[in-house]
Amino acid sequence: MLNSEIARMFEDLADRLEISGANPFRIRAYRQAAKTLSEWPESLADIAETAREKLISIPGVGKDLADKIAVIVETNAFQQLEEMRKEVPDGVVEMLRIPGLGPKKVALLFKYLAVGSLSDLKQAVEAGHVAKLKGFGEKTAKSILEGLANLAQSGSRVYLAEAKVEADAIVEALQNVPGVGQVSAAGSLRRRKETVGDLDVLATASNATAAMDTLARHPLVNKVLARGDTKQRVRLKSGLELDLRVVPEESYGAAMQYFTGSKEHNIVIRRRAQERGLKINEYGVFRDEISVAGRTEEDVYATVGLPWIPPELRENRGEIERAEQGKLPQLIELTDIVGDMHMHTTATDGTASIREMAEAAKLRGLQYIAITDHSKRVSMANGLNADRLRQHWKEIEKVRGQVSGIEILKGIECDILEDGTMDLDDAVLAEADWVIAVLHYGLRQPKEQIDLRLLNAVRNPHVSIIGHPTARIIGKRPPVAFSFEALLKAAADYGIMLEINASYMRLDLDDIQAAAARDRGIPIVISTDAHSTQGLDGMQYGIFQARRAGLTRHDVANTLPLQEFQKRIRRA
Ligand code: DGT
Ligand code: CA
Ligand code: CA
Repeated sequence: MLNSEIARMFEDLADRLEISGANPFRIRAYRQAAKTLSEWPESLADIAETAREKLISIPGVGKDLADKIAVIVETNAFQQLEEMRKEVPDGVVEMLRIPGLGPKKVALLFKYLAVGSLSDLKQAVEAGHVAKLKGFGEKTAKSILEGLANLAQSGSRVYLAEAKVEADAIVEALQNVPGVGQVSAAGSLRRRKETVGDLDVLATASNATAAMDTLARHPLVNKVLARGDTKQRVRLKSGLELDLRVVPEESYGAAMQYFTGSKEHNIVIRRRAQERGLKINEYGVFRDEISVAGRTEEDVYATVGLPWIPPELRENRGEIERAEQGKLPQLIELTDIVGDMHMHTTATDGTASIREMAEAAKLRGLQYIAITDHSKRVSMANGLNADRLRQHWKEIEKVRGQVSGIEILKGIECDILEDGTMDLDDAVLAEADWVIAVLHYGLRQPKEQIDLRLLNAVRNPHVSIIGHPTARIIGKRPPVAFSFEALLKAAADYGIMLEINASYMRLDLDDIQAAAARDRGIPIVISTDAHSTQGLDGMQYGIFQARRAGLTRHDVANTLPLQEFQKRIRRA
C-alpha cells in the first residue's frame, strides 16, 4: 500500500468528519497527518510491518494514528472511514470540489435540502432553493453553478504529482517482471502536464501475458476494464485509468513517440513524414511498407529531419520550428537549482523548525534558502506581526551559527492587502533579506483593484518578488482577474522577480506565463513553498513547469551562487 493511499483515507475521513460537524481538533489532526504521510520518504507499509513503533515518531502521528495505520496496512481497509461513509455518502463529499463550498456549507445543503450529489445540487440551485438557504444567497448560488460547469468541463483530471506516484510504482513493478525489457510512461504524464487524464504505459516483453498478469494483480489496481493480446486497460483504486501496451523492441521508439503526443505535435510530425514519402505510426516509420526506423525516438525524429525533442515541449507551440533550426533550448534540470526561496516553519503553518528545514535543504544539495513564513493577515496560519517576525529573524541568526554549509536568508511572505497596502510596514520589510509579496485574500475583487494591488507591491522598494502571482489553485480556483501584461511591464521596469511556485496545485506562473516573463528578461525563481522537510522535494514539479516553458538555467535566478543571486535582487 502506498503512502498516498493511506494519506487519502485520512483526508477523506477528515472531510466526512467535518461535514458531520465533528470536533475540529480531531479533524485537524487527521488532515495534518495526511499531509505528513503523503510526503513521508519511507514506505509506511514497510515501517508498519517491520518497526511499528517507528510510526509513532512521525510528526503528527501519535499512538492512536499509528495503530490505525498498522491496521490499514494489515487489512487493506479502514473501518472508521467505512462507517463514516454511511453517515456522509460519497456524493456529498464530492460537492467539496466546487470552489466556495466548504464542509460547513455542504453540511447545510445535505441537512436542509437533502442534496446528496452534484446533480442534486444543480437541480436545487436551478429550482432556487439554494439561494434561499440561510448563509447562501443569489451570489453564492450563481458561483456554485459556475463551479459545476467548470467541474463538468475539466472532468476528472488528476494532479501530475498524484498521477506520477502511481505511474512510477506501476512502471517499477513491470520492470521487475521476468521477460519484460523497457518500460516507460508516455502520454501527458511524460510531457509533465499539470494534470493527467489517464496513464499510458508502454513495455517491451518477450512475455506479454506475464506483464499483464502483474498489472492485473498490482495492489494499486482496482479492476481490469479490457484485455487483449498486447493491450490492457485497468482502473486504479484512485479512479485513474491506465492503458498498458506491449510493443516489439523494434517499435518501442515509434510507440513512445506516438503515445507521448501531444496529438497536435504528432499531426505536424506525421505531415513532415508524408512530405518525405514516409508513413509514420505507432509501429515505426515506413517507406513502401519497409521499416526505416522505430527502435528509438531519436531514429524516428531523424527520419523527419529533426533532432530528438524533449517531451515537455511537444505541444506544437514552436518546438518543431526551433528543432529544425537547431535552436532547441537546453532545458533546466533539477540539479541546476542551488537555492530555495520560499518555505515555512513552525513559526507559522510549517511542520519543521528553521534548523530542520536548513538541514533538510542542505541534504538535498542546496547552497542557500530563504525562510519565508506568513505575515499577520494570514491569522489562520498564525501569521507573524512585526515583533514576532523580528524575533523569528533572531532565531534564524542563531541557526546560522549552528548549521554550516548552507546560507539562510531572512525572508517573509507578506500579504498584499485588499486595499493595496502591504500587511507589514516598510520599516520591518526593509530589514528583510528577501520579501515575497502575495495575494491570499480578496481574490474575487475586480480586475482594476487586483491590478492596483499587484502594481503597488511591485513599486514597493522592499519587495523582491511576486509569489504565486495569479493565486490560482489548479482545478479548484481560477486565476485572479488581472492584466498579466501590466504585471510583466511593471516587473521589468522595477526589476523585481516572478515566481514559479512549485506546489503541484499551484504551478503559478504557468508555462505560457513563465515563457512570457523570460521573453521580457524578468528573472524567474522556482521555489517549493514547502511546509515540511519533505515538501522540499516538490521542487521537481516547478522544474517540470519551467521545462514546459522552455526555460534554461540562465532564465532562472536560483541556479546562481548566492552572491550572484543577491546582485539580482532589487535594492531599495
Ligand atoms: P490526457 O490523457 O488527456 O492527459 O492526455 P494524453 O496526451 O495522454 O492523451 P491520450 O491518453 O488520449 O493519448 C496519449 C497519446 O496518444 C496522445 O498524447 C497522442 C497519442 N494519440 C492518441 N490518439 C491519437 C490520435 O488520434 N492521433 C494521434 N496522432 N495521436 C494520438
Ligand atoms: Ca493519457
Ligand atoms: Ca490514454
